[in-house]
Amino acid sequence: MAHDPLDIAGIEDELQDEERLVRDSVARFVDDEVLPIIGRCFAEHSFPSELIAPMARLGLLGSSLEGYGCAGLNAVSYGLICRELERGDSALRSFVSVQSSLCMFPIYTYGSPEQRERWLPGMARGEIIGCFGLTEAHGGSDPLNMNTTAKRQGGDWVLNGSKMWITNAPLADVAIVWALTDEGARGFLVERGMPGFSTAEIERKMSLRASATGALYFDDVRIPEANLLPGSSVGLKAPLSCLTQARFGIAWGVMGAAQACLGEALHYTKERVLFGRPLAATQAVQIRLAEMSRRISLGEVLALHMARRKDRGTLSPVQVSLAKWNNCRAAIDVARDARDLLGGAGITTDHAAIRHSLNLESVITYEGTETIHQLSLGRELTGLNAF
Ligand code: TGC
Ligand code: FAD
Repeated sequence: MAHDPLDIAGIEDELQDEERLVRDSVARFVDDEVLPIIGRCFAEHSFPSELIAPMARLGLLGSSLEGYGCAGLNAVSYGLICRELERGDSALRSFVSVQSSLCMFPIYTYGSPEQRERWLPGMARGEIIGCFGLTEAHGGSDPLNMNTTAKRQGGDWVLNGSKMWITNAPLADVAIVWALTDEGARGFLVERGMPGFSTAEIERKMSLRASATGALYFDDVRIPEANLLPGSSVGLKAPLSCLTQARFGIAWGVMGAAQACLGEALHYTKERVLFGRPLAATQAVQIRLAEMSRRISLGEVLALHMARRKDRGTLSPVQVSLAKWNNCRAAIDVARDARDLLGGAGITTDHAAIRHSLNLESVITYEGTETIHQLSLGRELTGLNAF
């Protein structure tokens, strides 16, 4: 039986019909609307905001949530959405991760009924864009060490400080901001236009160039009590629960980037003739291609396993750390090797490998660096906190 070269593990056979339908519709969108423009967006360092409305029409924003115009899909479908988008570019998966897992999820989970009604339908339609501000410039791995403060003043809160490296910051209509109150960290909805709130774009990135990344600044921003997320307990529990959703999506997403790179390397090495035979007919190249396939197959099996556990309600944060770490490492190794197999041709955006490889430098860093996830696993194994 001949296998799909990008799916030697046979993940396709394990999917349900509705999951395949979701996958097919996102795959068509990526083929028709993303791949023709994304190399240029990366080269020009610009986010393709014209793709927000089509992604919303496909139901990709807040796709796991029930009601409020959201699609209510299962975890495998969310994973497949992430995988297909990231086959296009990590920037699009990032946009959807942030909107869905880091903004709509906390409003849905920790917001008041009024906050849900006010924000979620517009966010699902892509008319309201969100961002998630946890990281500060002095140390993202240790987010509780934050300088952004929220102090009670009369019936309001007054916010001061700044956040750095925030996906969607330059586009966002609303920011979910985690700030230190006298009791500990809490989440606030900060709206564009509130006096004292401003954003700036980070330029000269060499990675995720098709994503809008920025900083958030708060200078005595007055926030009404109605904009506090009432259900978020004090501390890191609530933001970490959002990160668990997003990290799960990343574990799937990066497999799409890796598949794109393997597909490109297979095509290129079969066509390229050196020393009188296709490159792909040499043992050294076949071993490298097989290595890529092994990494992708194991990553895909792990992602599917985690998704089925998530749908059964048995997925734990440390399992998500394992998958985020493993799959980002697998994907970046595949992308770098694919880039090398393309030789000089591999260094321009005419091919996808360098773009994916550079993007994955961000993906392996954000949502917890590789070391942070290794240490989470280390803590689980030993019971000793070594952060
Ligand atoms: P830790 O002990 O791990 O947890 C503190 C408390 O929270 C609980 N908890 C959860 N509860 C519910 N759901 C979850 N998923 C939870 N995960 C953890 C946990 O049980 C504990 O509860 P309790 O009752 O025992 O207190 O917290 P810690 O302070 O030891 O954490 C350390 C560490 C290093 C793991 C954490 O700080 C961390 O993960 N650091 C990395 C920071 C990070 O990932 N930042 C990401 C910023 S957002 C981003 O990068 C977006 S990129 C988006 C894109 O473009 O795609
Ligand atoms: P640091 O925490 O300073 O880490 C530096 C190095 O030290 C890393 O190698 C790390 O692994 C290592 N290290 C840290 N602690 C230890 C330890 N105890 N032992 C050994 N080594 C250690 N954040 C948001 O809040 N929202 C967003 O939307 C968002 N989007 C992002 C988009 C991009 C493109 C990027 C690059 C980042 C984004 N981030 C966002 C921030 C991201 O989460 C942080 O970059 C990440 O958590 C790491 O923090 P840091 O960059 O400050 O590195």
